[in-house]
Amino acid sequence: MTKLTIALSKGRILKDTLPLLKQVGIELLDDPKESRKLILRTTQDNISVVVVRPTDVPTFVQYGAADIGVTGKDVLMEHGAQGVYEPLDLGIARCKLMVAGMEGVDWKQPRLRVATKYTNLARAFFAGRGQQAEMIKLYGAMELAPIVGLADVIVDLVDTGNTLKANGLIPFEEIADISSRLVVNKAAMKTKYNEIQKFIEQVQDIVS
Ligand code: PRT
Ligand code: MG
Repeated sequence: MTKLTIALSKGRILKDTLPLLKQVGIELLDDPKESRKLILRTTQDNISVVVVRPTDVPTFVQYGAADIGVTGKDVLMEHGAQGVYEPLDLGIARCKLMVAGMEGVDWKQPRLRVATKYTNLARAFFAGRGQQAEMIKLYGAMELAPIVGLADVIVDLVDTGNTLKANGLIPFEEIADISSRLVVNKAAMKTKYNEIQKFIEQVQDIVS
């Protein structure tokens, strides 16, 4: 039987992905929170799951360490995602990638300091608008940067807007609509076509 490995994103995306997999008859036999195992078995003998950081999913799938992956569109856009197909929008973990900052700041000025973990995305966005943007790479607590004068604006994900509000920031402009996507290794799509195509169709049926 052809084996399939699926790379799932831990954290909030995992929470939304497990119910989808359950609906297509795939449940984890090992609890990703309890188990120290990194390769988890499922209710389908030929399918195993690895749970990794969202930002690592494109790498696993690109190199064929996993045949299939689930991660955020934000991660795929920032990473570049060469060598993978992106056949399905799962519609989960929805949010928006936005430019935000303190009220009164002119975010359209020609030179700008931008705090973000999405430096590739943000650089391309501002370059496309003819603005020269200096990237300040942060790995968390982006909202702090405008308050302490580290940056003029941030580029970050916004869902309810509560985090911005709690820090006295306002959204200026939407860069992209974000949701989680199914990605597939290009070589596996050929060598394991039947199994992967069946999986995609089953998932498509429940998300559409
Ligand atoms: O572990 P690692 O640091 O690599 O990843 P992580 O901590 O970013 O993982 P996790 O579990 O937070 O999942 C991140 C992924 O979930 C993102 O790549 C998106 O695809 C998706 N997602 C969806 C979100 C949000 N919604 C979201 N709201 N990721 C983060 N947020 C954060 C946002 O950065 C901000 O701090 O939530 C805050 C804003 O939320 P609101 O509701 O206050 O607006
Ligand atoms: Mg984190």
